[in-house]
Amino acid sequence: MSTSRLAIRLYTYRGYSAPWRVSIMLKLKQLQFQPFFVNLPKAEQLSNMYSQINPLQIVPTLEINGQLLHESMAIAEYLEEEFPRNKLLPKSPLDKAIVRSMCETVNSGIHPYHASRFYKYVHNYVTDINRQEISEPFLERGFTALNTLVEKHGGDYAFGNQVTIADAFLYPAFRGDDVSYLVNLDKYPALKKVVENLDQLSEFAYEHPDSQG
Ligand SMILES: N[C@@H](CCC(=O)N[C@@H](CS)C(=O)NCC(=O)O)C(=O)O
Repeated sequence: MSTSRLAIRLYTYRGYSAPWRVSIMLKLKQLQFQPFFVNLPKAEQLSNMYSQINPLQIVPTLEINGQLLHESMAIAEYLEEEFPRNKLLPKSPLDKAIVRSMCETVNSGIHPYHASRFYKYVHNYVTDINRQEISEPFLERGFTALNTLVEKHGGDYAFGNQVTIADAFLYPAFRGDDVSYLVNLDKYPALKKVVENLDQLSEFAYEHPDSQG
C-alpha cells in the first residue's frame, strides 16, 4: 500500500502495554498516525461508541483508511505484510514461528493476568484483593518461559541482533508501570539485558499516562 494517502488512527491509552506495542511498531515502520485516547480508568472502553469500534471493548484498535483492526498480534502481522520496509520478522518460517511464540507468551501467558478486567472479575468474588498474590504465580511462569526463549534465541534483541515484533511485545510487558510491583523482574536477566538495549531506541520510549492529548 502506498503511504501517501494513508489515514491511520490508533485507539489507545498511554501507559497500557497492548496499545503501546502497536505504537512501537508504527514508529518502527515510520508510519504517521493519530492517537485517539480511550480513557480506560474512566471505563470509556465500555461506552456504546467504542463498543461499535471494538466489540471486545479493549485497546488497541487500529483504523486504517476506514478499516478497523483488533488484537495487537493480528495488527503486527498486518503491518509487516502491508508495509514490508524495516522488516520486523525474520525470513525463515521456523525463525518467524519462534518470534511469534515470544509474542504469544506475552499476549496469552503474561498480559491477561494483570489486565484491569481480570481484577474487576476477581473483585466480584473477593472484595479485598491482593493483586500481587493473585498475579505473581502466573506472571512468574510467563516471564520464566519468555526468559528461556530469549536466552536461547536472543542476541542484542529478543531474537538475534535485529529488532523484531517480539521486542515490541517484550518491552511494554517489562517496562509497563504495574508489572514491577507484581513480580521481581531481576529474576529474568536475559530479558533485562534486551530491554536495556531497547531503552536506547526512541521508538520504544515510555508513553506516560499523564501525556494523553
Ligand atoms: N490481546 C489483546 C489485549 C488487549 C488488552 O487487554 N488491552 C487492555 C489495555 S493493555 C485493555 O484495553 N483493557 C481494558 C479492560 O481490561 O477493560 C491485544 O493484544 O490487543
